[in-house]
Amino acid sequence: KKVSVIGLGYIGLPTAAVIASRGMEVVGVDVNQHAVDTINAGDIHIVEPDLDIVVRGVVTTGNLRATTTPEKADVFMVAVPTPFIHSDSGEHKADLSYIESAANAIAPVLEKGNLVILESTSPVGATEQLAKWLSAARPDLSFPQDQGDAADIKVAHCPERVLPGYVLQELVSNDRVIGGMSKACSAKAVELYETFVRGECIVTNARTAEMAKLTENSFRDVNIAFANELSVICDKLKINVWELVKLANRHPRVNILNPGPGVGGHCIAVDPWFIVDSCPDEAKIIRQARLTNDAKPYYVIDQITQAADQFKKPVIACLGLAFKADIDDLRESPALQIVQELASANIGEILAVEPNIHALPAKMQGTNVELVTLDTALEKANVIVVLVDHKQFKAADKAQFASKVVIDTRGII
Ligand code: SAJ
Repeated sequence: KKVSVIGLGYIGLPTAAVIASRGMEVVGVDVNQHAVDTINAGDIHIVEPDLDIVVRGVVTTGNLRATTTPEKADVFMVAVPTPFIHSDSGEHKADLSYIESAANAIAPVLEKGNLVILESTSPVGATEQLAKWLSAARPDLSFPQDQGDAADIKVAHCPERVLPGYVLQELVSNDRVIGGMSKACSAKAVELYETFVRGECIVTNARTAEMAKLTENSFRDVNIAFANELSVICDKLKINVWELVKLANRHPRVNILNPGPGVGGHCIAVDPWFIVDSCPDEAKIIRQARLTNDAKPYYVIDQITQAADQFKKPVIACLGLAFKADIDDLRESPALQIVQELASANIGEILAVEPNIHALPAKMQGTNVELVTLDTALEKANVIVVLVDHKQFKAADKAQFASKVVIDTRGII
């Protein structure tokens, strides 16, 4: 079997590498020439523990190669981004243009008997839309929306559910939801996933699979919003929210998540909007959770500003820039957002500590933010803000914080 993975990013590349490591022939397709060249040289262009070792191995054996032009295969797995577009009226619409481009790229090489899988997290109906784009480009082939089980091309949605930082383990161990556009589509997709997934492959239809993925991330967003709301309430009532959560979680049926400086990453802060966009009048809690979590960085900025006001020469140390602990990923990071806003507000000297990067992102160079070590930050700053619970910060001697004004958004002090 030959598998083609379209999109070699945070999901596509590990998926391609894992399938290739099972001995299958895998061709990865990406529009980014740099990514293609890097992979073909046995290297990786993204950060994920151990992924470099796996990719080097399968490129060396010839099981994985990358290209910018799609070629014939038995299975096509689409793992391209599905961001949202902000409309002027404040709505968030899913941007399916990457899926449309992928459909147009693979359509010319599709053959009877092929399976097309959409892995990208998508709003309900996107898989049907993908099949429509394919069908429009290839009127000579039949698709499940018209021919059901008898269709020439099988189409399914199998959303990825891996946690950044644990992708290689979770790709194999997580259960998979397999949503075929017909029973035959699901069966064919299960056959593929069973070659590399140790978890269970659970069959449903495409729409339910789409909604399942959005529901998982919305569940988490709503529960983090609950924790973030509690943290603001506790500040007002002069209660330590961390102690409160610990106590409440002693109840056998209560499990509150951790408050933080906001919700980052490319999934939890995005996917709930797809549900809101589909059902704006019904998705009330889901919308409010997004708004609550998006407001949290501004609350933290207010706290920092008030703390800085106590000093003639405020020196503010911000611990962490990544979107969560022990990764180097700064995309959609509330910590980064907070530091950027502080820089433009010009409220003092800002020291950023991020042990997982070597240089500040380009847009922060030339600002009043300086990247320093934890020791330098603790020595120089009068205000310390914990934005990420990196292991280096948790391990620090807490006595060093004693003489400072500390704003601890992660509860590690
Ligand atoms: N966060 C909190 N408090 C918590 C937990 C998380 O503030 O108690 C924050 C984190 O700091 C971070 C954000 O939420 O900024 C998201 O982090 P995360 O670790 O919860 O999730 P992601 O975005 O790294 O990955 C999620 C996962 N989804 C679920 O756990 C339901 C992952 O399994 C998905 O595959 C991934 O989204 C995705 O690709 O959709």
